[in-house]
Amino acid sequence: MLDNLGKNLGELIRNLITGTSVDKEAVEGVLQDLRKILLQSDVDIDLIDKLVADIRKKCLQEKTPAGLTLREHVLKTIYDELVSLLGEKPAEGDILTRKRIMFVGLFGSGKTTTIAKLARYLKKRGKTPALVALDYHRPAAPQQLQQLGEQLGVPVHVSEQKDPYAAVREATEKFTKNDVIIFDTAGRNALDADLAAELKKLGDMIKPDEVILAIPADLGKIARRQADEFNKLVGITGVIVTKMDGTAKAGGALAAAAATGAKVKFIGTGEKLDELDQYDPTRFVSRMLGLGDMQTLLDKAKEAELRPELAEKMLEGKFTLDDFFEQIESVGKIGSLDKIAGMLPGLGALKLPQDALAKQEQQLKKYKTIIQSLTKEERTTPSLLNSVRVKRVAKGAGVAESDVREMLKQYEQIKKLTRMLGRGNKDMMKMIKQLGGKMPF
Ligand SMILES: Nc1nc2c(ncn2[C@@H]2O[C@H](COP(=O)(O)OP(=O)(O)OP(=O)(O)O)[C@@H](O)[C@H]2O)c(=O)[nH]1
Ligand SMILES: [Mg+2]
Repeated sequence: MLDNLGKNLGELIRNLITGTSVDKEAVEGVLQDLRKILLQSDVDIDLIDKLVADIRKKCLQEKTPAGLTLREHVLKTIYDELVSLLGEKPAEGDILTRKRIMFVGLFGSGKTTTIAKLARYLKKRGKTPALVALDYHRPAAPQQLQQLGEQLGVPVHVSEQKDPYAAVREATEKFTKNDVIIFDTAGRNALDADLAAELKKLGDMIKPDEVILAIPADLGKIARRQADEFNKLVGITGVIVTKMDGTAKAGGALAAAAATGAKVKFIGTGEKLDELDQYDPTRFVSRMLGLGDMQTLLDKAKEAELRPELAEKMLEGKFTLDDFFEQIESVGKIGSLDKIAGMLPGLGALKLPQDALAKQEQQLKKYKTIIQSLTKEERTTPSLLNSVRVKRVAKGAGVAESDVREMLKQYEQIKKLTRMLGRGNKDMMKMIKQLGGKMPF
């Protein structure tokens, strides 16, 4: 369902976990990618800009919370902000307390199907739902509802007068023993004056305690305007986003619905009657990111961090290439990147392009081979590595000279950064040491 979004975000997050360093530049890179990905899934640009600004502020301008590395903090912030972009989780079971539920929505948005799904859901929870056909514009509409009712063993009222207002009156008299009545209104191509008048009048008669707007996910960001319009007219209390299967715009539709302030209560994920899920943005984001569970992921990120002794060395500027080697090894310890990807539910199934993964891994392997090809002196005093020596090392390690230089550059960057931190002030150094040697990359 979320193939594109999930694949790209999953990749982004994986790079963040497995990247050799997370610094300001890396965070900016991630934000740019995130922006692109959300645009592709048709999330409104204003919402994206706000999200990116919020993440940037939290990750780069505010202090990283104690006990978290920048890497973990960035991961968690992205996750939290995405969850809030996609709205709140509705109160568990609130739909079970409703007595009159009215469905509204444009042509083919999935009203009738979703009503049947909801009736099934309610019935399974001990309710006695009844359905009322209010669409007498499309001749086949009442029959469709009737058939679904028969399939579920749920009573359906169809007015012989073929009049929606009569149907409301008749049904309220007929279904006094049913604890919930669901009304299936007519759709239109657009929310025109006719439909508006009809819905308004029906709303006044029904006095529903829940008005649900069915919105197809493939509307993407346009969902917002539609939700606003229906809301002004009949006062919607909830949204069900249908047809989440088979569109890359689901994220856009959910964000749009959330932005109107309307709660998404359920999502429709297929044509079958059991394909209705209670909406849970946390679960949605996990799936979207291809992350089974955030905690496991954070644990993994933690394991890849530095040991305290190493951190101390770095702070004192004694970080050698041997130490760098050790650091690379500790990243390797969390298993091959391939394996990590496979472990995360969803990610494995997303058929990630292997080249990005493999590239990361290869690079680290290369670094290790290069360091192993150095003499003992070179490892403790990397400044010895002039161009003649670089040539020799490259040959010995079977890599390009540029690889050797790149490794040295990475090493120098890390060393410089940590020295800067160390020099910064004593309190900061103490704080970092107290954090168990977890360095901010
Ligand atoms: N794939 C998929 N198809 C769905 C979903 N929900 C509804 N549909 C399909 O969308 C089409 C329209 O669904 P309806 O329930 O008839 O829509 P409606 O809003 O009642 O349509 P009108 O009464 O004509 O306005 C049908 O073919 C449904 O099977 C869903 O979650 N996933
Ligand atoms: Mg219908």
